[in-house]
Amino acid sequence: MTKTAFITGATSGIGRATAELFAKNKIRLVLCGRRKNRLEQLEEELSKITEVTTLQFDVAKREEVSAAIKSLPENFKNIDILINNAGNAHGLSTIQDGNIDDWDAMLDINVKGLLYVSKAIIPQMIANNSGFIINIGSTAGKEVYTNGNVYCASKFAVNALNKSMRLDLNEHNIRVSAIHPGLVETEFSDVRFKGDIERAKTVYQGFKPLQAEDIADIIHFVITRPYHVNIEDLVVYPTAQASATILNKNQ
Ligand code: NDP
Ligand code: 8X3
Repeated sequence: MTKTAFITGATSGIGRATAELFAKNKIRLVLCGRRKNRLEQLEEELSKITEVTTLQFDVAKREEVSAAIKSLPENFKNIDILINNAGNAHGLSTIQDGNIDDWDAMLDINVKGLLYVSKAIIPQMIANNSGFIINIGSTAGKEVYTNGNVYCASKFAVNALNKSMRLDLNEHNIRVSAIHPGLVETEFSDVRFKGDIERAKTVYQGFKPLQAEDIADIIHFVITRPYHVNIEDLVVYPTAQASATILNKNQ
């Protein structure tokens, strides 16, 4: 039977690569993001190979999230797979120099956004006594690094929520899983450095970083295990990276 996946942050990076791979595997798609032009372009491209609908909303805005999800066409309402992927780092500063707007953005988007979307979709999974939630955490949610403070805290929260969801949803037969990538070359650093593309590029120089497609491939592997198998927590680094702070840039 055709499955339906709901992907937040589908307009770029990991979310986009996941949408493309799911489309090739004939998974019906609900693609979300704030950038309308990108959503339209994705819908045009991917609807050639699978059924696609798009929702434009900001995950940090509670009313927008709920209105958008309620507006889904009938044939897309039954979500089998939720990929909680939307998120970013905003800034890279010590705690004493941190920008409070950046802190708000990271906590509102990475933590509260994930909660708002999950809250809107979980009831229908409970009613079906089935479903799969994949939370995209980060190695920053396993180990803090200098200047990472609030971004790390937001991803530690994702790690905690992932574990909590698995406990609370256990009796409803819902699979819950987190994937925690290390350095992946996407628009992530462009956003972290507020459009300073040159600075962003330096993050991925001198080694082979993970690509969005690598993470999409892992997500697809996780969701295609038999239903009794739940890969609950998966950490993935590029080979050159051994921890948050140990990176071999001389490969
Ligand atoms: P990108 O910047 O390429 O993609 C981020 C996506 O999130 C975009 O589609 C963006 O869409 C969406 N998004 C951001 N803010 C909001 C918002 N307020 N409301 C709705 N959508 C939003 O980065 P990645 O693909 O790398 O990031 C995806 C996830 O992976 C994030 O949770 C990130 O923390 C995590 N991650 C990334 C790593 C990396 O090194 N790149 C490593 C570990 C984890 P739009 O702007 O259109 O709204
Ligand atoms: C993104 C990876 O190391 O920039 O979550 O925090 S890192």
